Amino acid sequence: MASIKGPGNIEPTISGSDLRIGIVHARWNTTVISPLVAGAKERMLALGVKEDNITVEAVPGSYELPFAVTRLYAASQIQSSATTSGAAALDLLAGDEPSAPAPTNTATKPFDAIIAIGCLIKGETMHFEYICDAVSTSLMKIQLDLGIPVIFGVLACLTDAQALARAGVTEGGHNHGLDWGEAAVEMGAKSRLWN
Ligand code: DLZ
Repeated sequence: MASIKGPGNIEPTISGSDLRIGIVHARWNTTVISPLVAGAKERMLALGVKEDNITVEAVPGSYELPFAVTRLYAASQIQSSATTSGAAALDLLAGDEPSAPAPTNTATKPFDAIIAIGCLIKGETMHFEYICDAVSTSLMKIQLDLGIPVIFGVLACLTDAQALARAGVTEGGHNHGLDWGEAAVEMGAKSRLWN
Protein backbone atom coordinates (compact mmCIF):
# COMPACT_ATOMS: atom_id res chain seq x y z
CA MET A 1 0.00 0.00 0.00
CA ALA A 2 1.25 3.50 -0.86
CA SER A 3 2.27 5.65 2.09
CA ILE A 4 -0.20 8.27 3.31
CA LYS A 5 2.70 10.45 4.53
CA GLY A 6 4.06 13.52 2.76
CA PRO A 7 3.20 17.16 1.99
CA GLY A 8 0.69 16.59 -0.85
CA ASN A 9 0.79 18.62 -4.05
CA ILE A 10 1.97 22.23 -4.19
CA GLU A 11 -0.38 24.63 -6.03
CA PRO A 12 0.72 24.71 -9.69
CA THR A 13 0.65 28.53 -9.76
CA ILE A 14 3.48 28.85 -7.25
CA SER A 15 6.77 29.88 -8.82
CA GLY A 16 10.17 30.56 -7.35
CA SER A 17 11.35 32.67 -10.28
CA ASP A 18 11.82 35.86 -8.27
CA LEU A 19 12.63 34.34 -4.88
CA ARG A 20 15.99 34.44 -3.13
CA ILE A 21 16.60 31.42 -0.90
CA GLY A 22 19.42 30.52 1.48
CA ILE A 23 20.53 27.07 2.57
CA VAL A 24 22.59 26.74 5.75
CA HIS A 25 23.79 23.21 6.35
CA ALA A 26 25.81 21.38 8.96
CA ARG A 27 28.82 19.34 7.81
CA TRP A 28 28.40 16.76 10.57
CA ASN A 29 27.23 13.46 8.96
CA THR A 30 28.24 14.68 5.50
CA THR A 31 27.21 11.43 3.76
CA VAL A 32 23.64 12.29 4.60
CA ILE A 33 23.91 16.07 4.34
CA SER A 34 25.25 16.23 0.76
CA PRO A 35 22.27 14.48 -0.89
CA LEU A 36 19.84 16.47 1.26
CA VAL A 37 21.36 19.78 0.12
CA ALA A 38 21.41 18.56 -3.49
CA GLY A 39 17.76 17.48 -3.22
CA ALA A 40 16.67 20.86 -1.84
CA LYS A 41 18.48 22.66 -4.66
CA GLU A 42 17.12 20.32 -7.33
CA ARG A 43 13.50 20.94 -6.30
CA MET A 44 13.94 24.72 -6.02
CA LEU A 45 15.47 24.90 -9.50
CA ALA A 46 12.59 22.78 -10.85
CA LEU A 47 10.16 25.28 -9.32
CA GLY A 48 11.85 28.18 -11.10
CA VAL A 49 14.34 29.54 -8.56
CA LYS A 50 17.39 30.89 -10.39
CA GLU A 51 20.70 29.27 -9.51
CA ASP A 52 22.20 32.72 -8.77
CA ASN A 53 19.45 33.31 -6.23
CA ILE A 54 20.38 30.25 -4.14
CA THR A 55 23.10 30.80 -1.53
CA VAL A 56 24.60 27.79 0.25
CA GLU A 57 26.64 28.18 3.46
CA ALA A 58 28.16 25.45 5.66
CA VAL A 59 28.67 25.31 9.43
CA PRO A 60 30.36 22.58 11.53
CA GLY A 61 27.30 21.00 13.16
CA SER A 62 23.57 21.38 13.71
CA TYR A 63 24.09 23.32 16.92
CA GLU A 64 25.51 26.19 14.82
CA LEU A 65 22.45 26.40 12.54
CA PRO A 66 20.30 28.91 14.48
CA PHE A 67 23.14 31.43 14.80
CA ALA A 68 24.06 31.02 11.14
CA VAL A 69 20.47 31.51 9.93
CA THR A 70 20.15 34.70 11.99
CA ARG A 71 23.41 36.18 10.73
CA LEU A 72 22.93 35.13 7.12
CA TYR A 73 19.55 36.85 7.02
CA ALA A 74 20.94 39.99 8.65
CA ALA A 75 23.81 40.07 6.15
CA SER A 76 21.36 39.81 3.24
CA GLN A 77 19.43 42.78 4.60
CA ILE A 78 22.58 44.89 4.90
CA GLN A 79 23.75 43.80 1.44
CA SER A 80 20.37 44.78 0.04
CA SER A 81 20.34 48.31 1.45
CA ALA A 82 24.02 48.80 0.57
CA THR A 83 23.33 47.88 -3.05
CA THR A 84 20.39 50.19 -3.47
CA SER A 85 21.73 53.28 -1.70
CA GLY A 86 25.31 52.70 -0.54
CA ALA A 87 26.92 52.46 -3.97
CA ALA A 88 25.29 55.67 -5.16
CA ALA A 89 26.26 57.46 -1.92
CA LEU A 90 29.89 56.39 -2.32
CA ASP A 91 29.92 57.71 -5.89
CA LEU A 92 28.56 61.07 -4.76
CA LEU A 93 31.12 61.28 -1.93
CA ALA A 94 33.87 60.66 -4.46
CA GLY A 95 32.49 63.45 -6.64
CA ASP A 96 31.45 61.00 -9.35
CA GLU A 97 28.16 60.64 -11.15
CA PRO A 98 26.08 57.90 -9.47
CA SER A 99 26.91 54.62 -11.18
CA ALA A 100 24.44 52.33 -12.88
CA PRO A 101 21.44 51.24 -10.80
CA ALA A 102 21.54 47.97 -8.88
CA PRO A 103 21.26 44.86 -11.06
CA THR A 104 17.71 43.62 -11.56
CA ASN A 105 18.41 40.05 -10.50
CA THR A 106 17.38 39.34 -6.94
CA ALA A 107 20.74 38.12 -5.64
CA THR A 108 21.16 41.28 -3.58
CA LYS A 109 17.77 41.37 -1.85
CA PRO A 110 17.01 39.82 1.55
CA PHE A 111 16.26 36.10 1.59
CA ASP A 112 12.61 35.13 1.13
CA ALA A 113 13.23 31.88 3.01
CA ILE A 114 16.14 30.00 4.55
CA ILE A 115 16.45 26.22 4.83
CA ALA A 116 18.42 24.91 7.81
CA ILE A 117 19.76 21.41 7.08
CA GLY A 118 21.35 19.11 9.64
CA CYS A 119 21.40 15.49 10.66
CA LEU A 120 21.50 14.42 14.28
CA ILE A 121 22.05 10.75 15.01
CA LYS A 122 21.57 9.45 18.52
CA GLY A 123 24.75 8.30 20.26
CA GLU A 124 25.50 6.95 23.71
CA THR A 125 25.24 10.24 25.58
CA MET A 126 22.63 12.98 26.04
CA HIS A 127 24.16 15.17 23.30
CA PHE A 128 21.41 14.23 20.84
CA GLU A 129 18.58 15.29 23.12
CA TYR A 130 20.15 18.63 24.06
CA ILE A 131 21.04 19.59 20.49
CA CYS A 132 17.68 18.48 19.03
CA ASP A 133 15.77 20.45 21.61
CA ALA A 134 17.91 23.61 21.36
CA VAL A 135 18.00 23.66 17.57
CA SER A 136 14.33 22.96 16.91
CA THR A 137 13.15 25.50 19.51
CA SER A 138 15.60 28.14 18.28
CA LEU A 139 14.76 27.74 14.60
CA MET A 140 11.06 28.16 15.30
CA LYS A 141 11.75 31.27 17.41
CA ILE A 142 14.02 32.73 14.71
CA GLN A 143 11.45 32.41 11.95
CA LEU A 144 8.81 34.11 14.08
CA ASP A 145 11.21 36.84 15.23
CA LEU A 146 12.63 37.53 11.75
CA GLY A 147 9.29 37.15 9.99
CA ILE A 148 10.70 34.93 7.23
CA PRO A 149 10.11 31.22 6.74
CA VAL A 150 12.87 29.05 8.20
CA ILE A 151 12.41 25.55 6.83
CA PHE A 152 13.19 22.82 9.35
CA GLY A 153 15.55 20.50 7.53
CA VAL A 154 17.01 18.82 10.58
CA LEU A 155 16.75 15.04 10.76
CA ALA A 156 16.71 13.55 14.24
CA CYS A 157 17.43 9.87 13.75
CA LEU A 158 17.93 6.94 16.07
CA THR A 159 20.17 5.02 13.66
CA ASP A 160 22.46 5.58 10.66
CA ALA A 161 20.03 3.55 8.54
CA GLN A 162 17.16 5.92 9.36
CA ALA A 163 19.28 8.89 8.32
CA LEU A 164 20.43 7.30 5.05
CA ALA A 165 16.84 6.37 4.12
CA ARG A 166 15.70 9.95 4.69
CA ALA A 167 18.45 11.24 2.45
CA GLY A 168 17.23 8.88 -0.28
CA VAL A 169 20.50 7.01 -0.57
CA THR A 170 19.19 3.56 0.37
CA GLU A 171 16.61 1.51 -1.46
CA GLY A 172 13.04 2.48 -0.67
CA GLY A 173 14.20 5.72 0.95
CA HIS A 174 13.08 9.23 0.11
CA ASN A 175 15.20 12.36 -0.07
CA HIS A 176 13.57 14.82 2.33
CA GLY A 177 15.68 17.62 0.88
CA LEU A 178 13.25 17.66 -2.07
CA ASP A 179 10.37 18.42 0.31
CA TRP A 180 12.35 21.12 2.10
CA GLY A 181 13.20 22.82 -1.21
CA GLU A 182 9.53 22.79 -2.15
CA ALA A 183 8.48 24.09 1.27
CA ALA A 184 10.95 26.98 0.95
CA VAL A 185 9.49 28.03 -2.41
CA GLU A 186 5.88 27.71 -1.25
CA MET A 187 6.46 29.57 2.00
CA GLY A 188 8.71 32.21 0.40
CA ALA A 189 6.04 32.96 -2.22
CA LYS A 190 3.18 32.91 0.28
CA SER A 191 4.92 35.06 2.86
CA ARG A 192 5.27 37.75 0.18
CA LEU A 193 1.51 37.64 -0.42
CA TRP A 194 0.84 37.78 3.31
CA ASN A 195 3.07 40.80 3.80
C1 DLZ B 1 29.00 17.10 18.93
C2 DLZ B 1 28.01 16.59 17.95
C3 DLZ B 1 27.52 15.28 18.05
C4 DLZ B 1 27.92 14.36 19.12
N1 DLZ B 1 26.65 14.79 17.16
C5 DLZ B 1 26.23 15.60 16.14
C6 DLZ B 1 25.29 15.11 15.19
O1 DLZ B 1 24.84 13.96 15.20
N2 DLZ B 1 24.88 15.98 14.22
C7 DLZ B 1 25.32 17.27 14.15
O2 DLZ B 1 24.89 18.01 13.26
N3 DLZ B 1 26.23 17.73 15.04
C8 DLZ B 1 26.69 16.94 16.01
N4 DLZ B 1 27.60 17.40 16.92
C9 DLZ B 1 28.21 18.74 16.70
C10 DLZ B 1 27.41 19.91 17.28
O3 DLZ B 1 26.25 20.16 16.50
C11 DLZ B 1 28.29 21.19 17.27
O4 DLZ B 1 28.83 21.40 16.00
C12 DLZ B 1 29.44 21.13 18.27
O5 DLZ B 1 28.98 20.77 19.55
C13 DLZ B 1 30.15 22.51 18.35
O6 DLZ B 1 29.27 23.51 18.84
